[in-house]
Amino acid sequence: MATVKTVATTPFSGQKPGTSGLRKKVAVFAQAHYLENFVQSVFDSIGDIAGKTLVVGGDGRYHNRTAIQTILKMAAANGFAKVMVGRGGILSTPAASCVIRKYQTFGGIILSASHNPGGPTEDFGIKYNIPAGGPAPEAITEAIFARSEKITQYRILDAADLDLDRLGEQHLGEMVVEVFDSVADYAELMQSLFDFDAIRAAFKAGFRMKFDAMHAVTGPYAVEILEHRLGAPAGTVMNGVPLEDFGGGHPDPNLVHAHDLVAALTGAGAPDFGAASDGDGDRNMILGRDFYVTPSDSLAVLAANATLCPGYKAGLKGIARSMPTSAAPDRVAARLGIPAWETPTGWKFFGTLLDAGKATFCGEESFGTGSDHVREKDGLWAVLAWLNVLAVRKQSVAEIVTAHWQDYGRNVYSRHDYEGIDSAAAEGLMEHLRSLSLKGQTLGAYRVAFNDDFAYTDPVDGSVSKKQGIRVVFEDGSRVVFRLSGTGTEGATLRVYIERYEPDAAKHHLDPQVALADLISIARDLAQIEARTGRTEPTVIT
Ligand code: VG1
Ligand code: CO
Repeated sequence: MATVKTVATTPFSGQKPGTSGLRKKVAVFAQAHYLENFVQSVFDSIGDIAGKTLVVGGDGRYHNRTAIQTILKMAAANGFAKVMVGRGGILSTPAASCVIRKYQTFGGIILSASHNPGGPTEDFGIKYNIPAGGPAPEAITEAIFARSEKITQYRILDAADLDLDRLGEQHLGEMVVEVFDSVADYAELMQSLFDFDAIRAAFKAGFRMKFDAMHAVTGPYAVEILEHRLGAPAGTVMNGVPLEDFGGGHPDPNLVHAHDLVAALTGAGAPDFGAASDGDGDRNMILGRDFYVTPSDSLAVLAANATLCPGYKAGLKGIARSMPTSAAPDRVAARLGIPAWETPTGWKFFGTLLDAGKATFCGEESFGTGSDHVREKDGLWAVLAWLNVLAVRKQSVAEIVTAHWQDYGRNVYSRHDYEGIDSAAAEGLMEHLRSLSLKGQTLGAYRVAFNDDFAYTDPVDGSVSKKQGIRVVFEDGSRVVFRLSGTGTEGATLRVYIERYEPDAAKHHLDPQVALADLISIARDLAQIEARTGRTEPTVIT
């Protein structure tokens, strides 16, 4: 008989969830009691869990299976009636959100460090999603953190490990563990939103694409949906087998890390369309032949074409974007006569707007796009939305995006990341920026309209989030934004976001690094980047 053990413990410092959960090196999570303390802090902070059902799964990275066995035993010891766990411990973040909602569970625990590398010396992560399916809002993550600082004991069942690869029900004490395959639930949801017949017909007529799963969680989902249900030829999905170390790469779908895909989409014989997803399947990168679509433009274009997709035929209620995301989607919202919302970075801030029916599409410049179908960003959703639009409009990605710019003007945009800089230097740089008052000053060809540290009051529940990024906004609407990453695990990462509106179609073809050159140097000077960090160039430019 399995018995419940109560284990004495002492708090670990720093179990504070960041932009998207708690992320640390595997070695930190592998310490005795570390994961247990955090999971017990979650269970102690989310209300009455007796008799409830929980969803558990992760992106398949190193330490995923070990962590899941621990979480299952703790769920049993804490009184959950049932846990639904993805087969092999695998659940993409959007699929987890989908099943939490579909089976009306008491939320879920998602194990992922998303786009960060995996493996014994790399990153691991954990977060709790609420019953609505979205990441826990700040009030809950703060309660979890507060609990973690006072914890004295946790409960765990003394039992053998379960077989996570065997579909069906098993028991842990009195708790039922159902190992299920989430691909079917997720694929069914996608089929209800998009015109699969039109997409299938396009593939039949010779439309070609490549999808790079980057050896991460979306492989099985993409093979089922793209190759099996939509009839794309076998081999359309590249790197489709999830690996514990993602094949040694960064599972981050951008021009730098998804280089295989970028190479495949370059040149005359390239396919019509390319896409990639990240470690946990919530991000997407969209490419045409020799053409890159910035995530901000992707959200704007999809919003402008939403009614071509059956699930959004009735139109959108609103569009929400994170503050650093370009204002391209706002222009579409204005044209459609619907609200445009500006939230802090992180998908947790979209939940209340989606629940309240104030927004239908949401997006972030960091390769995140999604809708009210779940409460997470959703990589494959964005890919299917693009496929639907391409199949109906029968134009190329480049034609659709350049026509969009001609119609709305182009919000020229880029993000510069300075990774792994000294934390104290990064804090100092932000403090310096915070201390500036620039209103009315002329910097190069630009006059500053205002600068501030972005603060957000949630229009639905009134909660306030401060210090969400330094904005320097110019009189013509151009801006530079500075934030420190809340997902990294080594030193600090400074993100600089640069945006300028270009109405003149004759200049739309310019490389953004050229078109934004003066603003880029204004940003570097303002933040004293070289003097404070020793860096002359960013690590990653997207
Ligand atoms: C980054 C992105 C942010 C995104 C977050 C989680 O956060 O900038 O837009 O929501 O990652 O995405 P930060 O704090 O490092 O800038 V994921 O795919 O890690 O769940
Ligand atoms: Co992710």
